[in-house]
Amino acid sequence: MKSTKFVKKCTGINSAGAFEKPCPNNEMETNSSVRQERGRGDVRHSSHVIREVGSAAHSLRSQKKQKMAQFEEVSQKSKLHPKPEGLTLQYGTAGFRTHAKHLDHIMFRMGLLATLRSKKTKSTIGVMVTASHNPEEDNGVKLIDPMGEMVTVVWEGYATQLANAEQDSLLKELKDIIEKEGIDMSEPASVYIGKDTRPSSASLSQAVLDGVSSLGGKTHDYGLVTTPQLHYMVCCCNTHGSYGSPTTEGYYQKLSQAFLQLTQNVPNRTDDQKRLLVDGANGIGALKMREMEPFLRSELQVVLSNDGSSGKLNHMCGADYVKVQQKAPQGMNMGVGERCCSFDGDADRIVYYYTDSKGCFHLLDGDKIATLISTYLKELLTQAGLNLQIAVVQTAYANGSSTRYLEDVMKVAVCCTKTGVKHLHHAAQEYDIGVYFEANGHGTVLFSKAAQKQIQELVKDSNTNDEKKHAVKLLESTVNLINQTVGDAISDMLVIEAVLAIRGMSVQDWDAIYTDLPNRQLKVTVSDRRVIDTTDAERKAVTPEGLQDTIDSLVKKYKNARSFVRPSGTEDVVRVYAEADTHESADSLAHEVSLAVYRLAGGVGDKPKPLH
Ligand code: NG1
Ligand code: ZN
Repeated sequence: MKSTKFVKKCTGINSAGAFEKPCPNNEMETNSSVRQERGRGDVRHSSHVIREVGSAAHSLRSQKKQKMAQFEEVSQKSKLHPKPEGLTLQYGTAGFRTHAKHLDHIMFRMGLLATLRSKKTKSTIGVMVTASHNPEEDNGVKLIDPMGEMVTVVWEGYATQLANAEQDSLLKELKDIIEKEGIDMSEPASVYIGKDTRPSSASLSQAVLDGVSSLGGKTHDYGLVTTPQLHYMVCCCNTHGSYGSPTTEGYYQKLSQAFLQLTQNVPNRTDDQKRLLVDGANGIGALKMREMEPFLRSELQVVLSNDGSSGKLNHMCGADYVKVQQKAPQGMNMGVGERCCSFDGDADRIVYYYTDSKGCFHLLDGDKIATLISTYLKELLTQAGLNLQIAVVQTAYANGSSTRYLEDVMKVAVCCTKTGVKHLHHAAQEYDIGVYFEANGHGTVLFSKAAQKQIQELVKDSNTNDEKKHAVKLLESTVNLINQTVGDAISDMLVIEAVLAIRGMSVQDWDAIYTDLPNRQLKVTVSDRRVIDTTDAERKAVTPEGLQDTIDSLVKKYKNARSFVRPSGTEDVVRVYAEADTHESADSLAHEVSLAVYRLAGGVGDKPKPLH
């Protein structure tokens, strides 16, 4: 380590790996033999010093050669992953996402970027190859920061910069990032890689591996894992095992142990209560659920459908389909009143549902999940006598009824952020306990370090009474069951199942906590969705002129109504959301607002048609 530092300073290799003029405060001059020579005022070098200078020069030459060779390798290998000329993509709310055929160069370059990020943070970085709930033909990539969180905004910018560099300026852009961030290229790098089940994922994750190895980074390829599993691995690695062991087995063990602890004292749980129908979206979540089943020792009896053995990924199934279409997935054999849930394509989202005796479909989305979990946690805090602040973080898509219930009935603080998990995650970090969920079912709970410490201390406190002890033990197991790095369908499912069991609630009881306002989500295609600019956590459109006024006057025509529009971060569309007192009103308002977007924001193709 010392010798590399020495050479770096001596040679004046800047952090971008380019050569600058030798630095005046050359570390060679602090070498003791040189100091002695100077002390004697002798300008000639002793043979010893000459040998040192000679060997330093040799080492400098070999370092220079190595550096050149390193970038030479990037240059050579990048030719095997060429960028289609003119193609520009942006690192959006969920990384890069588009048709898989456009992504090979992006993957190689994200391998390069993850290596730089690893050198910069001196930690392991994750790269997940997935396009989540998008169609099977798409793919995508997301970078995972050291604690398992999303990469920072500045690095999202670098990702876009690197992704869009034409072939001949790739090295220049790479060196620009190295220089801006002052990255020491002699630092080692370690990158964890995972992929979902899409046919394109194998070759695309190979391109990531190529990128990392061309910069000399080390890789650990986890192969097929869910997105949250990879986040968990990265966090385990960088916390040196204190979050858990960085293997899929370690993940199953940690979660199942916590689940079994939570449910072990629940009296008289019948097989019906233990039974859960799971739609795996024909994706990775189904595979991983199968692997996990033995660890749950029949305390949860999963009936898996859309397990990938025949159907297509996310096609007519999965959490996004169920949430947006507000209907059950295909391929699921639901009995009346049976508790069911759907994962999305990379198992970081979950929604629950059931059908009643009249054949009516009932959806329990991210808002209902946040309500169930925050109510349960609040109750446990009271029982344990812990004074910790709990808050729920939502987006504009949260159903108005959920916000009202949380604020007015539960007296829980509610905070609204822009769409995109990273915004919710950051907001949730501000509280002792931050429960965050997007309405689409992506979410988790964050416990601050101080909150976790208080819980652990109370567990050990021999002076607490039985009721308190019981409550705080439940809290402790709940902390262990939750994947705090990111929303996790498997972890969330186990938390929900445990909470329902502990509170003796059926899915119908849970659904009855509050009644959702009927709502509708639509998409409008416009020539450039960036013409829509929003404010107030995306609840108000600032541009184009006149759009917000039009929305306001349309909303006034309906009872209990609300509507907003925003450009999607993952699709080339404008999203329209509307809610009102009846389904007809919500549909009609959504349609009228769609027409306004089409008219005022440059709609293309056919005019939006009424829903009925
Ligand atoms: P966009 O396409 O920006 O609306 C969608 C979801 C987000 C988030 C991302 C990433 C909705 C309305 N939007 O973003 O909540 O999950 O995908 O997957 O559900
Ligand atoms: Zn997902």
